[in-house]
Amino acid sequence: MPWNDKFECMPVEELNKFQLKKLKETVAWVCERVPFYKQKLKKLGVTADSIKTLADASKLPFTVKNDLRDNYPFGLCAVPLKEVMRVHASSGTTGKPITGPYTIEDLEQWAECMARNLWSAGVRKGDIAQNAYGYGLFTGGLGFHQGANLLGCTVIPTSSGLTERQVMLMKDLGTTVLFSTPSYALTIAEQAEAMKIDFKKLPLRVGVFGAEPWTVAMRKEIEERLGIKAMEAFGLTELGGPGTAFDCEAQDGLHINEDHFLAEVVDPATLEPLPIGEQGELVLTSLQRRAMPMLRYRTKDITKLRREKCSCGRTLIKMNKITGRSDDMLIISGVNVFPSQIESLLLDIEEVEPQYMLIVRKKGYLDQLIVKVEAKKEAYEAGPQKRKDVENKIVKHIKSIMGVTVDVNLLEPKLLTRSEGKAKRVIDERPKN
Ligand code: DLL
Repeated sequence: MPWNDKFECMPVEELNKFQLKKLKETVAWVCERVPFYKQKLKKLGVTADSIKTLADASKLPFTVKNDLRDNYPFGLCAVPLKEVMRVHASSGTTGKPITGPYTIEDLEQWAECMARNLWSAGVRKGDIAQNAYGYGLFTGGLGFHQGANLLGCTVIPTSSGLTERQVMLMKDLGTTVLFSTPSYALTIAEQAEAMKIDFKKLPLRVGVFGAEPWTVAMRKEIEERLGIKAMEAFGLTELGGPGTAFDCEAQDGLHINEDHFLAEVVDPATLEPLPIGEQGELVLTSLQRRAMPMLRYRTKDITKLRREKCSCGRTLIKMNKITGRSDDMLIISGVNVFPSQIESLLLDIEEVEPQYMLIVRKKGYLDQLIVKVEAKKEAYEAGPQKRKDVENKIVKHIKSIMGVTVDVNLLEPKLLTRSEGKAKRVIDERPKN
């Protein structure tokens, strides 16, 4: 039984009716209160009344990250600041951060969405939840914290980092649930191995991971190394943080909290809406947020939607695991390459660790992709010939599946910097023009 079966298992027709009502309210709300949207809607000749069906959402303007930057800090805020109870922020690689303000109702809704996520992962009252997402402006820390509190868990707010202490606390306090990025979960696993602590003997049972792309192969690796069930959370600061979508016991796609978010997938080149089942860019409209509602926010995340009966009983639409962001996509000699594809192929190779880095360079006119990956200790210590063989095996495997030729550099174990939050997997050294 889900946390909120009324909304999580609502017949689709009823759910769509609810969404339509909330969509119209949101359009009216921003049209009245946010000059940015008022002007855009006026230009397009759209009002709340012109939204007659959910498909009419395609008449609404898109919102992109730069709109949030241009209106930094509170230009898109729909309520007076005295009604804003909290502000989170996310910094990009360049320029000003974007802000995420919340009213008290927004905070309550967020906790509800997170409670659904955690409940679905099997977290319950009485669990001891170690929260290794960063606390502070990042939405991961407090987002998970509030959701876990709503369920009645004991929360240990370790935040990210100080990995040795994480492992010690995990053991001493009897942590049963871990929240972190998937890459940090692996860092924790390695630390425990170094401290000769066997995870399988600890009460740790479940992890809820997200905030960065990770493959199914990586999920398996984490499940094996930590001896837990690895569940997922998806969300973004612009839409209020984690809690947008989550997976269920089927571990086959993420249910979107559709009473809070209207999801579309569009062709990233033409911006035309795509039919359900086709892969493209995820676009989200918030349906109940008050402080900073978003109309058709272009997430840049690549996925496809699936409306199907799920064994868990939820009727909420599913999205596939994110394969990457459209701005992460590398074009190597004309072939589109997502770092996640390389990750999953590397994890097919038994002699390597799930620790890698991709470097893109120009070699003359051609793009060169260098895959740096750590060897397992035994493979590395087996000598230069073995290392060469492993490198060749990886080159061949990637070539045969993806059709690209990469250069592989097998590294000594523990050479790459470990992630404490979102892992940085790609360094693009090509000149920017
Ligand atoms: O990462 C919110 C979050 C915190 C989600 C904790 C899950 C757990 P931002 O820092 O604004 O917010 O980054 C949002 O991260 O557009 C995706 O590209 C990526 N992302 C988030 N969750 C996943 C996931 C938080 N489960 C951006 N799989 C999003 C793949 C994810 N990518």
